Amino acid sequence: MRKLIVSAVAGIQEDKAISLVRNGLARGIDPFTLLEEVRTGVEIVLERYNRGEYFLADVVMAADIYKHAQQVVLGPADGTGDSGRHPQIVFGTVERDIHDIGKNITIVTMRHYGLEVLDVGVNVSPAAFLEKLQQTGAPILCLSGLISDAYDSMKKTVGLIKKRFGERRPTIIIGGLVNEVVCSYTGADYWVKNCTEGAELCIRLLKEGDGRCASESRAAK
Ligand code: B12
Repeated sequence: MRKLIVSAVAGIQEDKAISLVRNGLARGIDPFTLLEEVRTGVEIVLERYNRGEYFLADVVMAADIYKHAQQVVLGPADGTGDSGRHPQIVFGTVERDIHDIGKNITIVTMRHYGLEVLDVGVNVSPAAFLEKLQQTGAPILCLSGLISDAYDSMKKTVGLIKKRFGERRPTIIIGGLVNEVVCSYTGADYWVKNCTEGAELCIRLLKEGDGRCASESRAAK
């Protein structure tokens, strides 16, 4: 059943994938396990795109299948995620960048691990991130970015947060198309390679204290 979900998503067969997910739910398979199968399918689509076997439209369609499966498994999305509770994490894609497939997958993963995440969307300005952090008091800020322009936006956001919060600032984690060099350029605390690593890092930081850590840049591992 699970391999069937992966191959239906990899083959961009939305109806088949969704009906397999529904079937899995009816059989009592853990909802997150089903979503992870869909995610594996999305990753295969991305690999095929990178090898020139698929078009960009296929990647976008695979992401839609993930979104659809997410709705089937978790119920309708709660808009911005602003449920009035106190989020532990403020999460958005930085200014000038509209890529959100990875952000959305990571947020689903984090929520599965029990983390409270406020999704602030895409193309989010440094001032908007600051405002959300001031409103919520969240101890962790997660920034996603996939284009070169995003690195300057991340740097500006990190600079503003450091300036306004000083020593009591939230921990800043970046992800997307990033690496050690980008992390040190932006001044973020951590960079991660994937959603699971990101969720595990947040859990560790929150366990260690208030989510705040030393300000030097470093990879999660
Ligand atoms: C899909 C896609 C699009 C879609 C985006 C749809 C959407 N809703 O997101 C569309 C077609 C809209 C698009 C537009 C553009 N794109 Co585009 N796009 C891609 C593509 C093919 C896949 C990205 C993706 O979704 N990957 C799948 C997800 C699951 O992976 P991910 O984002 O890395 O996320 C994972 C982890 O990184 C992690 N994660 C992500 N963020 C974060 C953050 C934190 C804090 C944590 C913990 C974890 C985490 O979680 C995920 C799961 O593990 C990439 C190429 C590629 N092969 O990656 C190009 C790519 C990113 N795009 C690119 C470009 C240039 C553009 C455009 C500028 C094109 C244009 N000329 O218009 C525009 C950008 C517009 C803008 N202002 O943002 C370039 C960027 C190059 C660069 N260095 O600048 C790339 C690399 C393609 C290329 N090789 O040229 N794009």
